Amino acid sequence: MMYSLFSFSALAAIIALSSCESDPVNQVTLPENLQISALVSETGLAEITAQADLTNFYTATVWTGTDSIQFQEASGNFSWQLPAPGTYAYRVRAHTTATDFIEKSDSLTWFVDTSHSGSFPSTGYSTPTSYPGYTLVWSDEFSGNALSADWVYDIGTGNSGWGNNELQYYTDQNVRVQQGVLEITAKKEPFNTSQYTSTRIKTQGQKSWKYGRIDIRAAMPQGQGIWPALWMLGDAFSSVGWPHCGEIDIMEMIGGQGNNDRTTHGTAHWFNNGHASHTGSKTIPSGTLADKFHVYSIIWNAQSITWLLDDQVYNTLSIGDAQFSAFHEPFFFIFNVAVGGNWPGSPNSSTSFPQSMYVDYVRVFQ
Ligand SMILES: [Ca+2]
Repeated sequence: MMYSLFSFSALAAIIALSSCESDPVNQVTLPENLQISALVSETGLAEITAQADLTNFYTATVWTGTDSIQFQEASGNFSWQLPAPGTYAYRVRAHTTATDFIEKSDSLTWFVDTSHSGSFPSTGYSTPTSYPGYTLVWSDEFSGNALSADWVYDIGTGNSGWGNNELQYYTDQNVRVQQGVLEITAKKEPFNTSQYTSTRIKTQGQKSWKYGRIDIRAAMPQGQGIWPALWMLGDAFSSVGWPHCGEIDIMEMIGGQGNNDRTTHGTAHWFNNGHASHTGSKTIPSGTLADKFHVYSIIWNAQSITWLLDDQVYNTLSIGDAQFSAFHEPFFFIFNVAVGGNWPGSPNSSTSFPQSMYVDYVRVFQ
């Protein structure tokens, strides 16, 4: 809306005129030239800026559905943490007095990126939801906004850093499910006696499988001392312990420069008069395993375990011999991002935090 703007002389004339009236006329001087703008950060902090001439103070109103919240500031700068992503109508008034103002309205939007082009890769290899001769018996596509009841947590520092002198404290906080992916984030932050936090989830006691094709589409974190893993332990872990229970590491990466950030390791551990293991590794030609999604797979049957990266076989272990009895029992999943430990060594000044592993899906076909 527009108000007449009085020049000084016109105003003086009116004042002079009004002085002749018997009823005093309140002369209103209104602000001029109101400009408003708004910015919303990725985290939903809204900052509204208003500027006008001849203004004593500003008020702003932001509508949240049928409710609204009001602010008053002398400066014309308002900030407010939005309660949720979405578009909000707002109005700013520039005042000379509480009842004398000009106003403008607009809307602001807290935009959540759903294009997979934000903090995790938008591209990469993918695999089908069916294979000839197989049935999809279980999957987690991470399409909701929380972990399903199929997953439970390992919390704390474990025994001797989960047997590897790992440095992180596992919490149930360094994990989220959004935009179709599971995200596990290693952070550099003191917690109890640890200098790092992360999350380790598992299907132990919830879901386990014997044999099958398993596909896990994931994008890795990177850097010295970062140790993401997508792996399995035999259900017998709780009764016979490790390595008697058997372990199948579908993907492990020991982060760091050179080939480390672009190499996946596929390993089996078992008991054969002590700890026995077999590892194969695959290095992509360039870049890192953080640049794109890749699909880390095993094909596991009564005869063998075969490891694949993006459908390319790079490792096979025959498991027909009696020493491999553990691999003919059900296994559960463990997904985690460790920090430090015997294999990768500690992070150093080249390691940036936080570091996240993203899992788009895990599928079990039998
Ligand atoms: Ca997904």
